[in-house]
Amino acid sequence: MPKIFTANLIDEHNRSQRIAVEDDYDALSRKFARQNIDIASITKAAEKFSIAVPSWGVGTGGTRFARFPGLAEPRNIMEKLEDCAIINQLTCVTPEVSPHFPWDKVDDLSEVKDKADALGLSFASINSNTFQDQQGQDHSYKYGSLTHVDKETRTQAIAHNLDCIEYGKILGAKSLTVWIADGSNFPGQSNFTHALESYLSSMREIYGHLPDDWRIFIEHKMFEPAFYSTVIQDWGTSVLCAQELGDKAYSLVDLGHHAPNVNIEMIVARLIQFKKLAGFHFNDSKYGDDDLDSGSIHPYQQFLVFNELVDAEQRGAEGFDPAYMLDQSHNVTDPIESLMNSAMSVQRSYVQALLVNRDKLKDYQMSNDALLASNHLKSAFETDVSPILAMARLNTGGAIDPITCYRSANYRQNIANARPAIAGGGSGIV
Ligand code: RM4
Ligand code: MN
Ligand code: MN
Repeated sequence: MPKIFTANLIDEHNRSQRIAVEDDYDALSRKFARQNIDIASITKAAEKFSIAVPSWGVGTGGTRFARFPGLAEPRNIMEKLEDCAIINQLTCVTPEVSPHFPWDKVDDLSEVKDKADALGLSFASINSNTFQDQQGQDHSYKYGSLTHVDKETRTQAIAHNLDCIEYGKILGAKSLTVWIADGSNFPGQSNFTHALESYLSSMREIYGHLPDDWRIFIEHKMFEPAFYSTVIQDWGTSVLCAQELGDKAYSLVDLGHHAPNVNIEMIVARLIQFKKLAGFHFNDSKYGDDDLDSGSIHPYQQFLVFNELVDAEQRGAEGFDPAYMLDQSHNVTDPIESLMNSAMSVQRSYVQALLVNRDKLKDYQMSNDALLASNHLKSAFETDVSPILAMARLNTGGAIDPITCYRSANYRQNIANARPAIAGGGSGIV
């Protein structure tokens, strides 16, 4: 752990804010008491909440126009883990890191595992990358990977996914997330049916190598880098493939991968109902796969997604075990700050969704009271649960205000010499 984040620094920060937080928490607990809401159990649930950080998210992102490196960026997986540890230390909600291969490949992955252990981190889903060529690779992915018309290229892409499973075993992960960039830019360029058949046959082979206690997550995306069609374009194709593959295959929802204005919370409900929800890549967007910070554009949508998740959690929906991860690109902010802010934003949506009185909502629905049903959800969303989140962090050893605490430590400036600037940086663009 980088030394500047000593318990002392956090304690000192918390001492200066503690009284205000306790005051606000008491006021909120009195309000909740009037509404018969038990603030203690909600605080406990907030403490248990967790969301994985993507290893590539701690690097500065980029667009297809430019990439503007930040100060003291992590240069490799070891340094990325250090940044991830700070995020977790201050927010106490991100104990897991989701790695991306080959971006995070090193000769001896057991060193990565040891480093993570030492930092109190573990590994979430392994992400495979067959959307760009690596040096020395035999076959190019220019025209696709798992669905390429050429069998040898498909075989190479399958082999990479099998390698990812092996990497995951060393790291202690339990799932593989597959997103392919395969698709077409011109009508007629690709045969939709053949491409999906190839996909299924490639995925069957990967699926066959999954350890018994592993799951495979299928991530769909409507466009980009292919702009006319993608092979796994939407949740319909994703869930059909998951059903074809078997019980260990699930459909993953990246919030930015849908057509504008799609009702994502409804997709979530459907996937839960058919026991096929893998989990999420949280981010936010205005236009497409913008990869903006979670909750920065459509916080109500994020709340409505959690309204479905909490509903499923509370009714004990069968097979419900979603994996939460952030998947963002940070171009104008310090990635550590953005990831902390986003993790807390997602945690906030979860806590707000816990405030919904399910019986009351059901009564409104059964009596066709559209207005009060909507108002009930709105009032949960409009409740400022900041004191609960702050108290949860205080109780679990985090910082009351992670951003202020982080800024007070001058982390980047202090490590700038140890981390000289890197040129390019392949893992920036998500
Ligand atoms: C994609 C997708 C994947 C991520 C890559 C980097 O758009 O969201 O989840 O692995 O970007
Ligand atoms: Mn994603
Ligand atoms: Mn994406």
